Amino acid sequence: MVSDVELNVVVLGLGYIGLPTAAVIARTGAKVLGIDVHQSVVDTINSGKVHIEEVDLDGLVSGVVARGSLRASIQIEPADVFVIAVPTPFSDDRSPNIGYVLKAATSVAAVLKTGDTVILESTSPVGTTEQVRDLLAKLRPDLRAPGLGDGADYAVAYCPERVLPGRILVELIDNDRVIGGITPRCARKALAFYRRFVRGACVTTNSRAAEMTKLTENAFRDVNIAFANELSLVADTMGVDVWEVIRLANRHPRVNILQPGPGVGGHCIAVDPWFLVSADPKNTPLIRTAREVNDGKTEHVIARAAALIEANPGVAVACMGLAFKANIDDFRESPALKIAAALAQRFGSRVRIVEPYASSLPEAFDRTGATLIDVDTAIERCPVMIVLVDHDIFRSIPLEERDGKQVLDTRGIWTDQPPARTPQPLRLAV
Ligand code: SAJ
Repeated sequence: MVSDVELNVVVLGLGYIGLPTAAVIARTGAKVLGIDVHQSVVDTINSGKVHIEEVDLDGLVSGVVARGSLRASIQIEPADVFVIAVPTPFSDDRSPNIGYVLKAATSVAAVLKTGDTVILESTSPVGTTEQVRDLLAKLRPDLRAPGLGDGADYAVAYCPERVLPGRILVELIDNDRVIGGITPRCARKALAFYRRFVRGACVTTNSRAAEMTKLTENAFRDVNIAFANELSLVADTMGVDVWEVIRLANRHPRVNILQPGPGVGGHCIAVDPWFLVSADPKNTPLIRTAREVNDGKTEHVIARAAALIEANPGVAVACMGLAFKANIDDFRESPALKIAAALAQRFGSRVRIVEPYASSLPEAFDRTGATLIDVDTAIERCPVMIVLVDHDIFRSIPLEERDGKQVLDTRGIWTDQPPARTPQPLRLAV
């Protein structure tokens, strides 16, 4: 990892990826300017604070801001390297929307100069980096764009982020990176940049292969989770414990089944596979079906939970967790939140939410009558418990504190739960 005080870097988009990336680059000694469209985000960062929760991010940001290596603005400035890390949501028809990427590229065009490197990190449909290059070429005809003729005055590359929320600062440095250049020369320029702060291997390719690699990684995980979710339904039908079956099957040297759950959440795995499906609907029945299986699991859990609540009239029900996965405060596209909100709509004030990572209930619970309670209150007052997130704090509740509860455990964290007494069945396998 090289340090160079001279390098000026602009990071566009200061979200879950952009801010940690900006802070890690700033730590190498580069001068980093983070750009965000929200003045409140800019003000928070300039005061040395963070607007998102991520392990160790607050200390890192306050340090690099205090040293003057990182500052934020809504206004772009010239730099040597531009990193675009803005969202790429999908539209209602599930086709990807690269509007934010093109907007960011438009602002880069205004300050672009000879020798600069423009890197796209946002998860993007195949061909987006070429579209960025085309846009820059159109807006800056005074500069030679890469891959469109002889020579080039600047470089354009794609390098997807691969970090796992909760481990972002570690994985930003340790994970291998795939760097796809518009031309091999572009890839080498981007490679020199990532070598400054990445300890993992940096592998170069072309931009289209790098774009498809990112989508492939998340689709792979989605398909594998769908397999586990489908198994959980079959096991339920068969009256078999799916967690035990998976544990046993995984003893085979070439079998490694993931964990079933209440569905797939977050802003990546539940979204990115659609980028492949919308690019080639005819050839993606498996990827599409996996998405449908995972979304269907959420509906299945809502139905099972509602049946359990109806079988226990009048009693308080604890929905354990709202986050899209364990030990984080991110509720985006969360199946847990969707399930808890659907139950709150239906069962009102009987529904209590336990979410140690929330200080108040999200909007979805407005006017439902549902309330936020802590773990101890749930154990004391809720005879029915629906486990939606495998937070460590839930996992650590010992059997004697759960004894006699009616439990629907969608995460398999309480597999030691004894069969409930009334009514039957007391513990559901899903
Ligand atoms: N999940 C299961 N069962 C499992 C594993 C996960 O139900 O066995 C669920 C989780 O509960 C969650 C969802 O899947 O709701 C997604 O969680 P995750 O931990 O699989 O992934 P993310 O969304 O936090 O991050 C993913 C990662 N991609 C891969 O592992 C291939 C990460 O490396 C990417 O950087 C990130 O997407 C991204 O930004 O694309």
